Amino acid sequence: MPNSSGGDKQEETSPDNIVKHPLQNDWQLWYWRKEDSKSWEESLLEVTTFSSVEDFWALYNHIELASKLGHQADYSVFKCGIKPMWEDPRNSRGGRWIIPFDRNAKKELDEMWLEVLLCLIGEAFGEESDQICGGVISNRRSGSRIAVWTSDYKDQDAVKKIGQILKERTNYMGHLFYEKHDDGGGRSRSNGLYQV
Ligand code: MGP
Repeated sequence: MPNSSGGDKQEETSPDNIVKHPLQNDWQLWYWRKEDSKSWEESLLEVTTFSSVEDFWALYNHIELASKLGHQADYSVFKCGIKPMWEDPRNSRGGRWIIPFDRNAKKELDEMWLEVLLCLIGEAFGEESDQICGGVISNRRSGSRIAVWTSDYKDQDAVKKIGQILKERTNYMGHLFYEKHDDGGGRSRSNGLYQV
């Protein structure tokens, strides 16, 4: 029905009338930055939730690129309801595939993080997508890394399938290593539980 301030056309093109394309899961963006006065957990902030393709792109285009986050900061994108920490029940028996980056590889880092995000929200891991918890990009002085967290490190077939898909989708040329969270959160990185 036309309204007095502009009629049908304005109503049809109003952003509220655009149909959004829902994602299979709702996702949360988290931000962590090292703060000496706070514990690791206190420094972890939940930023926002998104549940459609359009809202993902609005968010991605609004926030700083991962390579510009500074040396001691992370972005995490996890399924709603799963905190990006080892202690969460969906993570506590899980682990992570790790893609390491040289500290100067900023362009590659940003490109690969976007590809990993698209794999996550696009459910690119097929039948194994249920085991996906989320992804983390971490900037450190020694270099950056992208990690994909899964829920059950003992399910070797599923974990390896996820690793293979991740490797293919990111065109990563080296080996990827998977470590379980209770291996000390990263210190066994060069010698993971599985590799693809
Ligand atoms: P990190 O951020 O995973 O790796 O963990 P980083 O900074 O590359 O260091 P390294 O230890 O892998 O070489 C760094 C530290 O942050 C851990 O030792 C913990 O103290 C803390 N931390 C990181 N995560 C992901 C968690 C978590 O899930 N839970 C808790 N409680 N502390 C964590």
